[in-house]
Amino acid sequence: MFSNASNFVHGVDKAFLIILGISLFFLILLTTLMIVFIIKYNRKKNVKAVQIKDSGWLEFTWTAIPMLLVLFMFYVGWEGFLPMRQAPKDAMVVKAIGRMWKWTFEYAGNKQSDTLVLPISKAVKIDLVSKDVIHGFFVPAFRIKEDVVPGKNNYTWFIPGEMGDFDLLCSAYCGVSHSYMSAIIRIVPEEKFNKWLAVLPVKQQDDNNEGYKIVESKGCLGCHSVDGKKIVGPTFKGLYGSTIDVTTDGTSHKVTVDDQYIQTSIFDPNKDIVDGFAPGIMKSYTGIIKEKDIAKINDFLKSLKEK
Ligand code: HEC
Ligand SMILES: [Cu+2]
Repeated sequence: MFSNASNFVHGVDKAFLIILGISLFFLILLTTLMIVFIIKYNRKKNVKAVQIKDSGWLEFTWTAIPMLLVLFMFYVGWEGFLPMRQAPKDAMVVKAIGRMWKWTFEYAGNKQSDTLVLPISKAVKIDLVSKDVIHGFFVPAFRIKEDVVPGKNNYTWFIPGEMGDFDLLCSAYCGVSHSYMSAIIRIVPEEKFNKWLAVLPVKQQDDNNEGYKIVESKGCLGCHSVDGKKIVGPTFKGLYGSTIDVTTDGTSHKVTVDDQYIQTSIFDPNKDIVDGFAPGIMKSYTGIIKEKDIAKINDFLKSLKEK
């Protein structure tokens, strides 16, 4: 409670504690009253029922007090929320790109990192971009949770106030590997940050590669990784030119991945099923991917060959 991890911790924790306190107060009050009334107005003690007339002042009071209380709760929440939407103009800007199921951070000059490294005590504005579905930029320690919506330019901002590693999670269920969609936010002294940024390589993944653009925009990367990880389908890394075991019409045999095999895999994915994977998961892309684009995809896959 009330850590200094970000400038929003205080406002959010204050609203939380006040609402929790009010709720606890009423939980205890109402439970006690219920028990008292059960005993006091027990049928055995009050054999003959008494008619109670309505009471104007009582009704007014039990309307007015809760109304003032909820307005107060709204005010405290609003007070904590408003600064979250008022990013300072001079804040450093970093783009956070969410895609199934990975976060990538882009700094000025096209530099890219998988860890969000930031200097302490400096305001940072995070532009939130989604490449596919709705994700959620959720940093519990900073009390920040903001939707990352495709086609919408959302943002969040904060001033980190404590050195160390903090967890970034995805708070919107975004598919099979949603729970693996996490990253580290590392807060370091400013000199250390500047040194780190200076040697950070420029974007590794070539977005100008046409094949990459196609597999990304058609959603292939949701099931096929480019870094060797097995997700829903086999990884694309080192795939081209490798020899793999597949099952065709119930018989197991080996194939060497070439242009033809890739084309068949895209247009008729259930013909050759890669061992270790289930049929029917990948749908056919006939009509969605043009035949002339297959060559570009092949070029991209060739660039992922094991060196
Ligand atoms: C819903 C998940 C999913 C999507 C989306 C998907 N695939 Fe697949 N893909 C699979 C699975 C599972 C397999 C393995 C089973 C099989 O061979 O059909 C596979 C197999 C393949 C193979 C053969 C891989 C190997 O190791 O032999 C290629 C090539 C391929 N996919 C390319 C693509 C391309 C290109 C796209 C986008 C146009 C795509 N996939 C989209 C799930 C998917
Ligand atoms: Cu997500």
